[in-house]
Amino acid sequence: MKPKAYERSIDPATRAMLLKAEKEGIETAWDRYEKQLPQCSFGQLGVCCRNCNMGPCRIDPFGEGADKGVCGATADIIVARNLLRMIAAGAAAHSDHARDAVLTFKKMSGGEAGSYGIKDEAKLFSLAAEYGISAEDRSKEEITAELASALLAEFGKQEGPIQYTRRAPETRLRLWAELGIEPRGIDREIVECMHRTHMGVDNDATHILLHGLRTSLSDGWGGSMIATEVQDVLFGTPEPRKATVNLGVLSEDKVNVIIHGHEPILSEMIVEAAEDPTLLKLAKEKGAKGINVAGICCTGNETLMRHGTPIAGTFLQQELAVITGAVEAMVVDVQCVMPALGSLTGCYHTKFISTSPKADFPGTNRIEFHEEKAYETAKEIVRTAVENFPNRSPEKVSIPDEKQECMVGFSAEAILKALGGTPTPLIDAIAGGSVKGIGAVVGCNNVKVQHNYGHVNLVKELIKNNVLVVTTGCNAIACAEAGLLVPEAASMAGEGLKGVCEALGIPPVLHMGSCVDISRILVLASAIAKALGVDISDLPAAGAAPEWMSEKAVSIGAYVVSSGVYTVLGTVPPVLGSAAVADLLTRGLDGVVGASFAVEPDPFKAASLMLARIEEKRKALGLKA
Ligand code: BF8
Ligand code: SF4
Repeated sequence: MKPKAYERSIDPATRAMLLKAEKEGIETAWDRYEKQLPQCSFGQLGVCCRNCNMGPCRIDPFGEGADKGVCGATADIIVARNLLRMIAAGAAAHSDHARDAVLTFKKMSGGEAGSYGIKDEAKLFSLAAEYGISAEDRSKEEITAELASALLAEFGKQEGPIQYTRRAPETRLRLWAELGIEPRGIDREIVECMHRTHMGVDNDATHILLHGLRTSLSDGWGGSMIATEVQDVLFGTPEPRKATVNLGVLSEDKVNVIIHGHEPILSEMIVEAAEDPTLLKLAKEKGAKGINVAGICCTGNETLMRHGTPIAGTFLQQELAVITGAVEAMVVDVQCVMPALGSLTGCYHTKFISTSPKADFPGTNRIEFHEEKAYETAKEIVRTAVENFPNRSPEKVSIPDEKQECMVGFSAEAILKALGGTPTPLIDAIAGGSVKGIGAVVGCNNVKVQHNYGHVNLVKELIKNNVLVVTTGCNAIACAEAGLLVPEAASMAGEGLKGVCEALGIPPVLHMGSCVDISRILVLASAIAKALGVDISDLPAAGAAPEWMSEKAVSIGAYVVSSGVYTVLGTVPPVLGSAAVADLLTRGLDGVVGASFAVEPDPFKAASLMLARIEEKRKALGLKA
């Protein structure tokens, strides 16, 4: 019988560490998942409600028990309300991250965050121009301060529009306005979700879900887009560069510092502090050859995109990094950080350092991070890691060999630059049929499916069929681990795509960044649609989240579909308890926003669905099959 590790992941490094965990009696997310089985079917179907204290109520999916909650809420209402709360949480996570980025930007403009500066001046000016902020006869500081205030105002706006929604094609904007789903302020939409789902407020499933679309748009074209843009101004807009990925990036003889979470405000400083001469000297004194910073999840993607900092793994590899026994510090900020890391790090010498004023976990060394003394704090964190190096137990150390090269840094700007400054060559390739279309594949890992199986196979299938793939988040890391983010991966692509990649020297799968950077995909899609004079929903494009798990992914799915891109989900969302809601999401939305969801766990079938949609759109545009 094959060990469980083989069923759990397709990735050899992951398998090796799962075997080590088993040998050492260490529990991981996969073991905890097994202990949860069978999971609650009411929860899976989305039919339980705890929104007031007359409940919890649940609807019997087999029609034998209760068909309504105490207040009379039906399965349709309960499922829709629960989904809206998921969207609210996801939009809140992305947007609150954006708020912190803007607050740092504002503090920097007032001289209160001296560790930060402007790395992309051109972007500063172009963002300011979008807000009508004049650059004439004004200092960079004045422009920055005014732009920071304008961006901050997007959160508390009572009347829209959120400025960056104006980047969408005219027809899309008109559609959103007609449907009444144009987002107003970011916080306003999220608060309204909580209000509407309170007991006895919004009780019509379609009405509830339309607000879900509006809220998600305030994330994609609001919070997430603001996070991306401000981080580009502060830390630089990514450009193509080479890097390495997977657990093998951890070093036997250097101090290993993992940065995990989502906010580059902190991780940028850690990357810098790891090069500080005094800390490097200290590392030598402690017997280490240097300091090695490696990322996990999206904060890793942020520093990977801008500095080529290696990535140790995806969401489901966070525990495995610690299990290598070679991590001196696991430094976390917010989102996708498993609380299990507390007890796990206790089994090794690893220091678990939480930094965000918003997020603490059991078993952490808390070193709270504030922008005013960012670099000092980052140095303190790195010093803690360095001082922990002598505590490493060599007999517990086992770092997998797997380490894969990748080419990353494909911001929308970098893609346009690679194309020679305009989307025309890509449009020509699509029109001529050498590239069939664009597939946006994103999202998490989920213990319910074999780690990376959905990600890698779906993407391979798409490129084989001449679909250029753009990727972010954990999908990007999974693709990197599978060797899909190198120009040589063009050999796995169909003839047409292969030719285009070889001519441009790019991989067939383009890493566009972290999950907030899905906003880059929106910008790119919008640029292509505008160049063609069509709507985003007319493009031969499709999206997928093969292994999604997070509420952020629900918000992302909703804004991608609301923007006009058909999206295939690889894990089942908790909506099947309502035929009406499931039908609206998978069919009805097509007639509303010109795109819908599909659910397909098999990555090969998911690829077929995406390819069929791409063909359909090609045909409608009069392009050859
Ligand atoms: O924001 S893909 S597991 S890390 S939620 Fe989390 Fe999902 Fe990874 Fe990035 Ni996105
Ligand atoms: Fe039950 Fe209605 Fe209260 Fe929900 S809101 S817990 S369905 S009574």
